Amino acid sequence: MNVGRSVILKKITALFASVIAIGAVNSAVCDIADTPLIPVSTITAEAAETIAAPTVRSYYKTAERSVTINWNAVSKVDGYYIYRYSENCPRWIKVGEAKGNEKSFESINLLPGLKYNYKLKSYKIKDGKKVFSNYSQEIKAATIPAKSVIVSATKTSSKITLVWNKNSGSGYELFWLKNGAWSKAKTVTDKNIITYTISGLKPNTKYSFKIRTTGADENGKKLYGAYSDVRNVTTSAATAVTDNTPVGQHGQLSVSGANIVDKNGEKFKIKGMSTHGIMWEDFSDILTKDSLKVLRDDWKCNTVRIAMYTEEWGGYTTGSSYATQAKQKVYTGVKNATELGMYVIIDWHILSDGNPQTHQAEAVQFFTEMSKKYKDQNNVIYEICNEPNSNRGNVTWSANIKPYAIKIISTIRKYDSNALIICGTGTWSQDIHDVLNNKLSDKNTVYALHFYANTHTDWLRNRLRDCYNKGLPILVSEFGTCDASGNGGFNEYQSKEWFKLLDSLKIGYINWSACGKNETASAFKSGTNLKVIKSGESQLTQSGKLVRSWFRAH
Ligand code: IDC
Repeated sequence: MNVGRSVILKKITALFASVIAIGAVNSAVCDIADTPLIPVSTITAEAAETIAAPTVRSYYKTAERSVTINWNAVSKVDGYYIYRYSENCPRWIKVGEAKGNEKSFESINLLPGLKYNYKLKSYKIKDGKKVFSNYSQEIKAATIPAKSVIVSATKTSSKITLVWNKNSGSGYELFWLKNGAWSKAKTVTDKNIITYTISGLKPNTKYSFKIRTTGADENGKKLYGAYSDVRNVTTSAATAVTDNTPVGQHGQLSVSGANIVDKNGEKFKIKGMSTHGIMWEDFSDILTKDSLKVLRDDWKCNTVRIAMYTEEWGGYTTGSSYATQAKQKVYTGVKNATELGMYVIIDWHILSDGNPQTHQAEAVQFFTEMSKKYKDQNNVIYEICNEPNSNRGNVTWSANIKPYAIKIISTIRKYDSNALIICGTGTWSQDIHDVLNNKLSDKNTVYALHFYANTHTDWLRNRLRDCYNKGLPILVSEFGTCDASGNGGFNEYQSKEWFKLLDSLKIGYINWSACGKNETASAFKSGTNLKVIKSGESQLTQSGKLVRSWFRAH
């Protein structure tokens, strides 16, 4: 008997040693056990069947660091041994005892958010020895997860990234205050994921968050840790996106006194290139985005003018298919210019028709469509009659041009209340002085003066200076560096005289023309692929070089 006992004791000691050894190796998980670690295998189950096993009740009480189990008492037993198997110490160990009349056991010193299973045996003392029942069934319990902590919150004007502490459990639930009530913003089902970014937020706005850890026992019963403290985060102020394009910087243009001004009321000088007639040859090709970008970035143009002839061959009024085609080209040009942040002039390019009233009905219909389409854009400018002239019968400001302008401007203003409008003047847009005492009432209309440097010299510059000084808002919506015919007589000196005067008055100017037609006014050498013009001078005529270099420098 004594011998036997000492053998058993030795066995127990050896087993203890191995348990302790395991505990040492695995101390992070198994050291937390409460009452002495008694390996289950050392407990004799002698005559187990003679004693009824207790029945564990499915209800258990749980807290962050304890689980209380309950059972139905077995009559006339002397006590119970309680065993535990846990997520972080995965083997059955005895964790406590209860007396025969007890029906519950509180397992303490647990860790939050872990699964703990229990079972127990009852025993009777017979002849000074404990005789055990079989094991009860298991109860699968879990502790409540720990309270969450929001560790950090970083923000931009539209996003907030939260980081929280990692807890034991099954995952996390993030809540935010929306319209005064807490609602779930995110369920995270992996306990290792401890960050979440909420995007699409408003700038400079306060948001409130709290988070809790979720847990579960092996039956899937959900447990929730305490909410973190509420974290308030205010998104950053909206960062202004810097739009360095001409339109981005200057916005809606308008007229102030004798000048065109930008959205800030600063005098604004329009600098641009005009297409040649868009219905001819490849002249509309310059309206590709690639080429307009070169005009914007390499030439420093802020504006492109789309010249749509009205009566010349293939012009807008010469057949409905021409009109349809011309409009398509206008749409493309406006779209590309808009995407590049450039101003764009839609030019009703009368010339041989002389009197703008000749095609007034078509003009009304055309500008109705254009102003309806572009009413919400701040970069579209309407030029309502390129060059009225008396080619085909006397045309005057008061009798013809002004009445036409009143009609067309009221047409545009039905839809577009503030677009800049350019109105041509008599004698191929030279007679701006006729307007002086007989202006249009529209406050955002400027008057066109056109010059061709080798034809129009001091006398027209003097007229311009005089009208400007009298407060007339003027735009040179077309000029050439040569003869008025467009061919011959390239004149750098007179061109520069004009440029200097216009720059001194902050009056804008637009060059005729961005094409490769074999004529002096053309900026590109014939044969140039207008769809993809190159930066630099290699493709330029003498006129193109002069205009580009002046635009770049002024
Ligand atoms: C010219 C073109 C030329 C074309 C002619 C007639 O350069 O190729 O054959 O028109 O359609 C203007 C007009 C403008 C003229 C230009 C040069 O607005 O259409 O273009 N010019 O003559 N006014 C003064 C000169």
